[in-house]
Amino acid sequence: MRIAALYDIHGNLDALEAVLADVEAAAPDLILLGGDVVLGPFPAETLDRLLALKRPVDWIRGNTDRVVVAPTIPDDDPWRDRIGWVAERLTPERRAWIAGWPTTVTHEVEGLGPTVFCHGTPRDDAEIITPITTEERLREIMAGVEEPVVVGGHVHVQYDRRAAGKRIVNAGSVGMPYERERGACWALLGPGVQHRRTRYDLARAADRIRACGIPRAEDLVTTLLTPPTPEEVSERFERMATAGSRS
Ligand SMILES: [Mn+2]
Repeated sequence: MRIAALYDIHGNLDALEAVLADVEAAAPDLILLGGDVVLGPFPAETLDRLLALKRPVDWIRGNTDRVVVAPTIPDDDPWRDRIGWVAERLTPERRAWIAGWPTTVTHEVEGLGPTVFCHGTPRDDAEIITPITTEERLREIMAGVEEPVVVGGHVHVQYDRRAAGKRIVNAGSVGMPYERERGACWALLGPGVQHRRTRYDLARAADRIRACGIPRAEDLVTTLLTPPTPEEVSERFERMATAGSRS
């Protein structure tokens, strides 16, 4: 089958709407939502839009989806105010549903073969793989993974690596990419790996984020309009990962 992989939407409804138009043109067999769907400016509206999709959809739970629906928010979470704001916008039914999303799914992808989809890594939704993760660390992460192809997100940087005996693909982020070129990033899988970037009206998206009420909206807008480079992010994430933290 051919799969459109949409990761890290982060409640950015304008980005999602634009991507879904491109996805429809690509006519995949399945839309795979790779986690970190709701933590952002339009959580309820994002779910409404995704639940209205006519194509088959798979949902994977990301680390921030998990945190938003957890019974309590850790005091030291730097996103505590935003997590609480998002949680208030989800019904109890939706919170229970999100809590039950799987952390991995496997599909046979045309031209790629058995492909496991995860958020961070197959064993941990917050574990980090970047374009510069070492072969040694990748071998440990991939030990026990049977599928030859691994697709993830979480770091908001698109890449397509061959390492540790695997093809390791990051779909990038729909809602908050850390890339040089602006747009909404996703991936079309089958027969190969196509990284895609969909243009949309960022100024309009920024205005709507400022008006939606999410705490510290201006910080989000700044990151959306002037993101760090993929190199900066990769180096920062690798320092965190090798220091023992997986978030
Ligand atoms: Mn994440």
